[in-house]
Amino acid sequence: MDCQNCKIIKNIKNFTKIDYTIALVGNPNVGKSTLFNFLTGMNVKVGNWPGKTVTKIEGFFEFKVNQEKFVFKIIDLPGVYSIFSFTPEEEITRNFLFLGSYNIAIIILDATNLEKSLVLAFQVFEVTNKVILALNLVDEAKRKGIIIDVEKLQEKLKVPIIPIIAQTGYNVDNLIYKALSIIKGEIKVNPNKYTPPPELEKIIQDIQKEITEYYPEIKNHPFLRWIILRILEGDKIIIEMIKNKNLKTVEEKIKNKPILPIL
Ligand SMILES: Nc1nc2c(ncn2[C@@H]2O[C@H](COP(=O)(O)OP(=O)(O)O)[C@@H](O)[C@H]2O)c(=O)[nH]1
Ligand SMILES: [Mg+2]
Repeated sequence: MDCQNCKIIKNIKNFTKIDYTIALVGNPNVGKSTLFNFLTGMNVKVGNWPGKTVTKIEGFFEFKVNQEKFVFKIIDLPGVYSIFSFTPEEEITRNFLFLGSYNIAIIILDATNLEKSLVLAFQVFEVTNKVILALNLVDEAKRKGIIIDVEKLQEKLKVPIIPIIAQTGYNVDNLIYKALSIIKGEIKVNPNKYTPPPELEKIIQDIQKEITEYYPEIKNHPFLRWIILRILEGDKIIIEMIKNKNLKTVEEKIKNKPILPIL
């Protein structure tokens, strides 16, 4: 359903409170900064080379719907192909998604490179249910003759998908409208998760048993399963965190990361 009475107001100043926070996630070059600039009126550099955004950047906009208005903070996270912590970009993005404070993550998919986009999306689904998918570059896909069955993909992933053109702002109001419905709990999202083969499942269960015996406080952690998958991959930060029996070390690290706009 399209929003009849939605309006994005950029360049806002003198607001007294922030209602909701959006995190923008996606591969490099999928249009994250373009969408960020469209929404905020800021002019974060748009580049067509990877690693342009190496730190997280934040901005604000207002969203009016009927008589209501909401102030949104939006965070342009560094572009990544995965959220293991092998590169500084992956570390910033992963730590924010894992422990940062946000109401929804907009995962931007490149309609001309869907497979690569979905690899990342599935990883994000493991750490949070607070997600919506923005299918960007649909103009470019159309030019290339790429046809995507959005309805079918949406059904398979169990996450709403909104086609947009970040460059022109096409359908961005509907993206924010849908994101707001998810934030408010009017639409429930429960993404389809990765199901490991039985041999791997057995290993996961064994590790889970061992870890919860060593560090009982972690037993009810909402991302315990994700933590175990990262350990299996040899993720040094997560392993260290478990060894120290302390999630706080990672939280501190996030707090100390600078948030600087690259203008
Ligand atoms: N044709 C088209 N180009 C876009 C669209 N969104 C972004 N771009 C272009 O894609 C390139 C990468 O965009 P950018 O915002 O820097 O991507 P980021 O690395 O994800 O932040 C830039 O040249 C943009 O102008 C879109 O919807 N359509
Ligand atoms: Mg960027």
